[in-house]
Amino acid sequence: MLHLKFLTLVKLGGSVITQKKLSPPTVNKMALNRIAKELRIHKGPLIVVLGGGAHGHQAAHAYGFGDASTPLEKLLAGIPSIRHNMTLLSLEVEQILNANGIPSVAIPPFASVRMHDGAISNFPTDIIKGVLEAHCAVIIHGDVCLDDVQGASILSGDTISVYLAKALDIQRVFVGTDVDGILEEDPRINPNAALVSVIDSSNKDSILAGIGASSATDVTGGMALKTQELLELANQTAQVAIFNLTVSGRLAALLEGKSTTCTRMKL
Ligand code: IP8
Repeated sequence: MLHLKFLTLVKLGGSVITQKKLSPPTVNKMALNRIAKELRIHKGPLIVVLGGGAHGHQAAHAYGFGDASTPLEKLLAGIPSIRHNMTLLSLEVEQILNANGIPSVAIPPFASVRMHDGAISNFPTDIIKGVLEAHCAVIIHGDVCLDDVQGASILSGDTISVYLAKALDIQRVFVGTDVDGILEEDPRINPNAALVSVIDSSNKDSILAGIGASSATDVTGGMALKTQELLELANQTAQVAIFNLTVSGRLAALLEGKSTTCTRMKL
């Protein structure tokens, strides 16, 4: 039987695990090897969710995902290259985790998730539970999925994280990005913007208003949407933290239950 109490989900931001500006997409193996060593600290069941990074966002952008005026045929034409790139990314991560002593299996959302107008309409989780029960970590990733309204739509890693956290009642959700957490202002406008260490009901609205949309090639809505989705989780029992995955030791500290620089969400 799976002991859900110890189930932990870690999202690996695409800008950390891929070279977001390089084309063709390239995995950041150095970062991934270091992250794998930090993940090894966690001894219980583990779900690792990959963001799209260069592998997902370049192709999704090229085929007009995220732009409501893109014709259905163009979206459909993008399916093979997004799928192919995300599969390459997930296999490289799978190889690195296994090589670092974390038995892991990559599961592609495309094969089982259905979307309805950009939202999940069906996401079976039996296979995920089964893999965890087989004592393997699950690697799952942002993906393109079939959509009965739009033909195809992008399922982001953050949406997957929130969905699985609710469906599997996951108690610890740690979201790794390339910034220290949620900042009071857009850091591209104010490089000295202060870190918000806790978001709760008293500052939630003003924080959300201060977060600008991501300027990078990101078809899934940038930081504001990601934060909003994660806040939905925080009024359940889950521990939710957004942290800087580019700084070594912070993931390890969160996994060990130690304090570290990050934004925690408590509603
Ligand atoms: O980077 C996006 O996932 P995210 C996945 O978590 C694709 O938003 C395929 C662009």
